[in-house]
Amino acid sequence: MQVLLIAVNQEKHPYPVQPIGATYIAAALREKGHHVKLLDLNFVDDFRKEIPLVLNGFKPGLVGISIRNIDNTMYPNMEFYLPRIKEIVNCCKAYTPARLVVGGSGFSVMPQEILEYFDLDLGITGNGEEVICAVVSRMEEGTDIERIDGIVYKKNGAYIKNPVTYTSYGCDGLEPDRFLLDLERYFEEGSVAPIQSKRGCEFDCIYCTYPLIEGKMVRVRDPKMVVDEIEKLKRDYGIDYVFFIDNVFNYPMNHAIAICQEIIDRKIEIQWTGFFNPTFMTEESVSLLKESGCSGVELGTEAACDKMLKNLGKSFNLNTLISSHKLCAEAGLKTCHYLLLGGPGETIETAEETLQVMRELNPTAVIVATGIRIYPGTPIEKIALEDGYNLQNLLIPQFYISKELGENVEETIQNFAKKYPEFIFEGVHKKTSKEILKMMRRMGFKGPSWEFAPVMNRLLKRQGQDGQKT
Ligand code: B12
Ligand code: SF4
Repeated sequence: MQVLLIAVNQEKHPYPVQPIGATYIAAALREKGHHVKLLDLNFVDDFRKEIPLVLNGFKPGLVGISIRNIDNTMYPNMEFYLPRIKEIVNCCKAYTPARLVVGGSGFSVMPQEILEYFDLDLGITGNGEEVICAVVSRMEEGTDIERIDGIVYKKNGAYIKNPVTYTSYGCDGLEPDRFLLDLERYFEEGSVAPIQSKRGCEFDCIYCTYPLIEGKMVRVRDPKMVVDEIEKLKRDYGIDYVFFIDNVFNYPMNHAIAICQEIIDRKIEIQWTGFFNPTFMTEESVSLLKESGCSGVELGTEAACDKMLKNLGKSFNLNTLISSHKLCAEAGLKTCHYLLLGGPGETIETAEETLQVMRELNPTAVIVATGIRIYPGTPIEKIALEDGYNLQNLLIPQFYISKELGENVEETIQNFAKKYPEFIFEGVHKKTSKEILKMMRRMGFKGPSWEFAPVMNRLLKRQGQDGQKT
């Protein structure tokens, strides 16, 4: 079948992100002999012109819409992408008789609501490789798709969500069809190559959608295949910096260690980063990270005070956090802590405690978000309901913010931002300076922009702009 995939994301902050999910779907379909075209809207100025052109030229039997983000999850400078995506969907409806199917991580957080918003009747939640192939093959046979696990469909006016069960990574040997992307443009604009070594997350952070998107059971990929992919990225595209997009790179630790060891044994010169949980860091593991090319760690810290770590459902306490940070810093790894202020029980005092601890630790970067985006099916949804929030329509971003932070939360955040000017307050400061990011890349800076935030800030200040951007 001819399948057109449209990756609708156009967000450029903190850099344009390659739609790896859509390229995985493309690879899975291509492997089954289907003819796939990917329309990546990231660098398309006018989709109203482009979509009809592509639809008329390609004449697909199925159009897959890949939705990575539905909003930017930032408070107070919230951006809601769905109205623009609805226009894209309507444009497809107007120019093709083909069936439309929606998927992607952004879609999976609220599938029924999004289908209803678009007035569509078919979606695929979670990892979609096997499911989309099953859907296409049933469509070709002309048989019923209703029993396929992982789909959401409309029947007699109501949406039905079939269960999703994962038992393995699902596509160990499959590599995303990156050649469908304008990689040159991505890297020119500051992008970092994504790679995945596992799916799923077993932790229970009260706000998190990741277990809903990828499942709770962790399914790892064979470390040798992961490193084969890294080798190919180097050989075929000259990529020498990768981002492990796994929810948590260092869990299970033995899997992370096996990947590092494989990189070291094969003497691959690559730099990389990923998301880390402070819980599992030891001197030996940190030294392996460093030796295998890890340049910096992004820690999902959220708070640096025991009360808030517990309230947010984090798996570590303050002592563990501090000792892990020190291990990384002493090993020469750059460190970035993500903070999430405003959770249940947060007060000015607990927020101050967190920010003070961070100041004392003095990491490479601290990125602070305030307010927790409430998603259906997460524990924070229940807490918000108990606290009297009116959660009628969660498609429109709503944020949980502890009342104990005071009535004028925006002012409180602004005050924190002034008091801690060395930190990046998301949702308060302006976005990435595209020009500066490009310039930094030309100067040879690799990896996520937080790694060189101090240099970037100096350049921005010289330009007379407000600093502290990622
Ligand atoms: C890694 C990551 C990042 C990294 C990306 C690094 C990189 N170089 O790629 C960084 C830190 C930069 C980042 C930034 C942001 N992120 Co982010 N990110 C993720 C994360 C953890 C993984 C995404 C990923 O690549 N997954 C791996 C691929 C293989 O999976 P996938 O894309 O989901 O694709 C699978 C399925 O979805 C499906 N599928 C995908 N497309 C299609 C299409 C069809 C037709 C079908 C049938 C199926 C299908 O099949 C695919 C293969 O199995 C997700 C959370 C998560 N666990 O999904 C959040 C997530 C996508 N991010 C999110 C957000 C909000 C953001 C930011 C806006 C945050 C911010 N304010 O800066 C930015 C936006 C960046 C941008 N320019 O777009 C949200 C989106 C939800 C929402 N509210 O909209 C998520 C879901 C996290 C969350 N809060 O729940 N992010
Ligand atoms: S915040 Fe990280 S560790 Fe916690 S549940 Fe989400 S992905 Fe897992």
